[in-house]
Amino acid sequence: MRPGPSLRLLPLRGKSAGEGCREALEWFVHVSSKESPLGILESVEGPRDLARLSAEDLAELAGEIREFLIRNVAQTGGHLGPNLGVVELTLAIHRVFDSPRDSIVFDTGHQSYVHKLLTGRKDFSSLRKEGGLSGYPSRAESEHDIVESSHASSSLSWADGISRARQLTGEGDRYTVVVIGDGALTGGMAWEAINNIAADKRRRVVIVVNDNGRSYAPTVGGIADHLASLRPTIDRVRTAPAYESLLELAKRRLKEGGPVAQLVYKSLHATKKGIKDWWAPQGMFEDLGLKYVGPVDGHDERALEEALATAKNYAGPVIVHALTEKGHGYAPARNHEADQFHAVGVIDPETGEPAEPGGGTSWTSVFADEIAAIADEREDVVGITGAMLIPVGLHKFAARHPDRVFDVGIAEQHAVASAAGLAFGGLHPVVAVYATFLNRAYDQLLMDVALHRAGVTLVLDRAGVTGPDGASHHGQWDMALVQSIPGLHLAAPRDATRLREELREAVAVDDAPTVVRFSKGTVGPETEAIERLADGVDVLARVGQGTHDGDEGAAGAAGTADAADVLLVSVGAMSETALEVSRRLAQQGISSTVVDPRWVLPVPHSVIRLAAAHRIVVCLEDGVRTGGVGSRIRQEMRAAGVDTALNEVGLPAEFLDHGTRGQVLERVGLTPRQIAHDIVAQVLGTKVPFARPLPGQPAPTTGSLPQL
Ligand SMILES: Cc1ncc(C[n+]2csc(CCOP(=O)(O)OP(=O)(O)O)c2C)c(N)n1
Repeated sequence: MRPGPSLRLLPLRGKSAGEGCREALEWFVHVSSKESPLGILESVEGPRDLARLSAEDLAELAGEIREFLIRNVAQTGGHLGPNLGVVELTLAIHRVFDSPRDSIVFDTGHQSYVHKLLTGRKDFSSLRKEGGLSGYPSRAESEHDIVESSHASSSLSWADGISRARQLTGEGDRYTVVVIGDGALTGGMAWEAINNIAADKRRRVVIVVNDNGRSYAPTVGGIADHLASLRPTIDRVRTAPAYESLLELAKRRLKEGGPVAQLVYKSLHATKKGIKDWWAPQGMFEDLGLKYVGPVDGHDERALEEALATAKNYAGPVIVHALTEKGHGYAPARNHEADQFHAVGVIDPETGEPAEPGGGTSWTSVFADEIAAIADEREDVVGITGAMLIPVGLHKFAARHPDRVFDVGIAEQHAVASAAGLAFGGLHPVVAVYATFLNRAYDQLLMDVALHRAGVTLVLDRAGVTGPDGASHHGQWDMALVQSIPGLHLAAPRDATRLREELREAVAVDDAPTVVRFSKGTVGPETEAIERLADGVDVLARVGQGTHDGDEGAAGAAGTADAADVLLVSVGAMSETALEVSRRLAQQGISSTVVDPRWVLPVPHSVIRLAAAHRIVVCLEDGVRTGGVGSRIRQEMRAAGVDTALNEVGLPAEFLDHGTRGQVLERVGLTPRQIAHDIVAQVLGTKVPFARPLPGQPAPTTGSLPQL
């Protein structure tokens, strides 16, 4: 095999910023001495192959893995920083435990690339692309993968369930190992699970806290402070197996002895905790009844193995506290202040700089500018983020008014309930989260905000089909989820101007929840309305009206200026598609009106009125059609006595695999071509729901479908 170039990674720990910069230039050193670009990694087909490796081999392998990750993720984008931080940790876990007999659960799962490599998945060329490896654990890919939900803080609940099941099915000797970050540990679910896990001392659950001090940005809050207080004391002696086994042996002897021995046992037990707390504070973990091992250097593979072996020998629930660095070994990541390359796009591996020119203006940046401007004008407006200040665009607001933006940790439920409290206190909270994470806070939105008529605004970024992060990250449920919340107002802006406008309208509502949702990525071109109706609905186009069938057309036939064949209701960023559909329909002699309701909840009256003046209504939405905007409009039409057929065009209630946004939309038929094709059939009466004739029009004749 031709010798391949490889990257030499320079040690970076404890370096100053200046030294770091120098190393950033130096780290990309080409060495052409290896037989294979993958070296030892090539010989690792599964976790068992790690057993035969020496300490030197393991160090070499760790370097190869980092090199592999940088090279590959630079080409595809992905969660580079978190994975560079767990190389030694993942190696140690796979050497000490026996996956898949023992279950390894990665919280969130964005840090599972090393695990993928060690379990036989080495083709990263199409990571996160259609047909390629998922960016998260995936049961379809490997029997070593278990949890693929990618929503943070659920791993410990899974471990609680798995370990309970193991006990009940007579397999209590199998371990469940959880890798959870200090960020995910700020989520309430994690503590609900610990409360349960700690109650049963026989459950073989090893909780590895991967403490790099960061979520995207530094983790904040009391738990983060507590972890920080444990950090300075690396106590190797205490994690040594001999120490623990000696204590266990003494404990057993005394426990099984007579009354005096038992008395001694009790006082020793108290002393042991006391001594340990003095040596290295255990704090709340031991107070919760969990064994605590650590802190251990998370880049010292041997020390990690020792700590994990200690935890394994204990054969009960244990916390192993590992200190790691996000982006370890890669200077561009370590030097990246904002998020240490938590997630990157395509980058130049040498410099870490984006390789692709940044497209146009993003939806997030439009929101970031506008909310900062609103905050300047209104002192009562406050911002809340769940550990994602920059990704959701609250950073400009925070920079200008640091005391009015709160990072509450990965705690969406808390964020929304806390917002109700802030509103009660006279403020107007703006909770900014990714649309997919609203799912976490449904009950709080319903009962804490809506029931109390609290003036709280939710801003949902990354709504609709998002693409490479796959099923867990499409923001496709939000609009259906909020349909049944009494009094809620829902806006879906179609472009930057409407986002600014609707955001301002949202924060003006002080007696009900308001939701503003928008897509991921670059905001499209501005689409000016040809008319704004009295209730705020924008008419974007009237196409082919008055030219229908070469005569007076549908408008004339219905005797009303509003009438046409098809009413296209375009929700949010679907406006470009809707306009293209209307052009295609016009080519087939079908007239249409395109409207953007702007506020889709409550359903504007003019949409119902227009529905009555058309032969069929088609609602286009980038969300699940089951219980979505279209189905809500249909119900409101029925309630108003309007019997026009309505076709809901949106996403199926399915989990959609990763791919580009365009590929996913194509897969589900959400393209102008497919939509127009179906509408033509409905107008011709060959596909349900059939378009009805307008009053004074003859019933449509069926015919063969034209080619579109
Ligand atoms: C419920 C939920 N909210 C937000 C996110 C977005 N998110 C993904 S990773 C991450 C930070 C995780 O930090 P940590 O658990 O410490 O892991 P690290 O990246 O530091 O390894 C966040 C906020 C998520 N996946 N799930």
